[in-house]
Amino acid sequence: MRTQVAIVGAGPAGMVLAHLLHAAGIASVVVERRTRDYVEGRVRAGVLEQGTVDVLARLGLDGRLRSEGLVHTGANLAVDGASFRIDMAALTGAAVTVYGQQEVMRDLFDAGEARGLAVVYEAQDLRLHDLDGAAPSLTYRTPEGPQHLVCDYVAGCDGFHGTSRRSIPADVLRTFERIYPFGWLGILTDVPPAAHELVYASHANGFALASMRSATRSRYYIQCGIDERPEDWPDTRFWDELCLRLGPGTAGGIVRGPAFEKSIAPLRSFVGEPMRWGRLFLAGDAAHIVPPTGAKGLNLAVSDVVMLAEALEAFYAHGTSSGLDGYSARALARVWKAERFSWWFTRLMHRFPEETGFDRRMQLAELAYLGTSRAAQTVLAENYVGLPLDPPPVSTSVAASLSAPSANLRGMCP
Ligand code: RFL
Ligand code: PHB
Repeated sequence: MRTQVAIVGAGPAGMVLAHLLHAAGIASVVVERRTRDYVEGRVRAGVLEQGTVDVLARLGLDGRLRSEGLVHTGANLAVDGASFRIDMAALTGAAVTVYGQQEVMRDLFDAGEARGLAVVYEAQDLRLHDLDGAAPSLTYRTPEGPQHLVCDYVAGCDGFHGTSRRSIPADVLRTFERIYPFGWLGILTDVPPAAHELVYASHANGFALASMRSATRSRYYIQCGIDERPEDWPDTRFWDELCLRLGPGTAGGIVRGPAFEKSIAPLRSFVGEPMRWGRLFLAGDAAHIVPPTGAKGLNLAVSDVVMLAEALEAFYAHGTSSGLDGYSARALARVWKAERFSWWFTRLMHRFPEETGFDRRMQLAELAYLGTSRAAQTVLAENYVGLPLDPPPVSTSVAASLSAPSANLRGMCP
């Protein structure tokens, strides 16, 4: 079998890329290890940046998103029980949309079937070949037998534990990593959310987050020990601790119900550089991981593949490879900013085992500053709603202001 772009992994990165390439008239085959039900069933992200919503709209995938997604113009921070609101829309002119990754995947798969996208499920023993040659290929096994797929380019969208990143030679790939000494215990429950908007809580006992999936489904998280297990947290213990950390204002709105999903996710920051080797291009979690505090993972996967699709389109339409050559640097520039934000927000909101009284005072002082400073809130808000794909360099405006000095500066000149 032959195609133009072989895509490894049918998560958000792989499926959005397949749709983008289809819209550009570029052929692709998506090769996924699991079944569609398994990929769609994974309970993960909940918050979409405006840019992600715009991409899904451009692809005609926003029907349910528009009717069922919850547009949030702000979010709340609670500090030892007392909360304040950050008005993202007033500060940035943008908002986020709460719409679960499970719904995004369902929309991507349904439209993929309707549009005839080629997706191979249950592909086992995937191997990548000749990535640094002119005709790379994939081999794998399906229930029908061994398969061989030859292509021009390979998009490695197979998540953190996938094969693609590991195919880059060790003397080429540089990795940067931070593992956090705690996890997030998350539950899903069919009760109305505690509040209209998300509440991120920093409490002496640890972090908590009140989120949601719909008007009747809530998603809650609490920081837990890295060695703890979901069984250590029967529902009553979880609800009591969640209410304590969120504080009386939010806890008053909590409706308790049975948790039908309860799992613990470790927290990690990770970047692999470069995101291209030969004819292999990494995108999404295959190249980088962020702790979920900033809600950036799925959004980064989408911005990566937008850049990759643009580069592939320029190559197939005009024969120019500068976009492909610049893909890694362009994507990493945005990735590192999201890494910084997610790391900063994680450090600010969680209790660390090794922290001192001084460290906690620093967190509380920064949170108090955030509660009262428009400048500090703007920094948080513009990162949370999503940075632009290619921000103009600040030096442009500095240079502009230097070449046209303000009245005050002119007045000071001799
Ligand atoms: P995925 O989703 O991991 O998909 C990779 C796919 O590749 C397949 N695969 C293979 N296929 C073939 N052959 C192989 N050898 C393969 N190896 C792997 C896998 O089966 C899988 O289907 O990566 P992708 O597409 O890059 O998407 C990344 C996002 O899923 C991830 O970043 C987000 O879920 C992270 N995340 C959040 N992101 C947000 O933007 N907003 C949020 O609010 C948010 N909350 C979260 C999160 C992640 C969480 N967990 C559990 C990690 C909350 C949590 C708790
Ligand atoms: C979620 O609803 O799953 C969610 C929301 C915000 C985050 C992380 C996860 O920062």
